[in-house]
Amino acid sequence: MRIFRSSVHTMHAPPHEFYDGALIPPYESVERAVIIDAALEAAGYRDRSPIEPVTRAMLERIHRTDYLDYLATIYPAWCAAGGAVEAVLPSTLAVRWMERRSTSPLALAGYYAFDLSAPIVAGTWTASLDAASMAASAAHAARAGTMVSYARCRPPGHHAGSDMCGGYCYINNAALAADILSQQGNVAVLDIDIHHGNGTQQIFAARSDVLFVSLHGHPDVCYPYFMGFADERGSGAGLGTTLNMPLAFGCDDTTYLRHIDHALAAIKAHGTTALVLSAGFDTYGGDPLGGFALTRACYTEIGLRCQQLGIPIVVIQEGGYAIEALGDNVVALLDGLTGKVR
Ligand code: Q9C
Ligand code: ZN
Repeated sequence: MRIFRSSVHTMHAPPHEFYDGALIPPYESVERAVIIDAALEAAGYRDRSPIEPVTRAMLERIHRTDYLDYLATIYPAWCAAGGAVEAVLPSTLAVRWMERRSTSPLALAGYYAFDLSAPIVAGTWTASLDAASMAASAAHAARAGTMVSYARCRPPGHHAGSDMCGGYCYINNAALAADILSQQGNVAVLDIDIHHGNGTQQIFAARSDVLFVSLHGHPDVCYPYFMGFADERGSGAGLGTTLNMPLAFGCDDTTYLRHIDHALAAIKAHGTTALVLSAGFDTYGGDPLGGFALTRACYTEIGLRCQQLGIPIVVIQEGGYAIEALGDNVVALLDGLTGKVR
């Protein structure tokens, strides 16, 4: 197994996030990555594979060029225009019938965000590029025959769409990995974060070669609320290669694993040659941003069942905010994926 991680993520440490009307300390914190590294070390997962920088061409296959320019340049422009130095966080959002792209940096922030939970600070772009580089490197390792590659991405990515940030996400790491893998055959993204991977779904909606399958909290009650319904099945040539499984809060291991089996059957039927696992751990019982009741053993079981596909798997770190349990839950998943029994 190969592991991709670095400390560049520490450059992305916003002072706050906007949460249901309150400014609070960010749940998506530097400590998350630190605790994962400690658990990997304790479990004997010591690999630190070299990270190849992602190229602009790779990024432009999944994100709009104007959006990438925005991410790369907005922080100083925002400050120069009078925005708060704490973080880029818009107060005006361009929604539905508002389609003009203003030239003011204060307005651009509301054009390229779908919510207020993706604050941008001076180091956000550098950290996002580094996370994307981990995902790309993990995908390249899979193409070269590595059966399990884990990218310890921070910030996460599955809420980021072709031209929008939100939900702690800026560049869609899983979509990037899936796109790289798609150059050698059909691929699937299995998204097990409790929040629907709205960005990944949007990026691949019209593509028939990338199957997007997601298990998540029902949008009636769970963020991101406006996507993830079962009747969203893709568009155009991609009609039928989006599969959403919204689940009620309270979901336990048994119910969850039954849906995992359904997901894996769809993944097999797609003729999948490589799997990207968008691995969020906010399904864990007691997660402050969750609502499911999975146990640690469930992550090992998910891993074991994915491993039985017999194809290379790229694991992309997404959410997970029960900090004290996060590292051990990551290890539990990797144990299953590598067939290790503890
Ligand atoms: N009332 C990830 O897990 N705040 N993002 C939601 C709901 C944003 C989650 C507020 C949650 C983002 C990668
Ligand atoms: Zn999540």
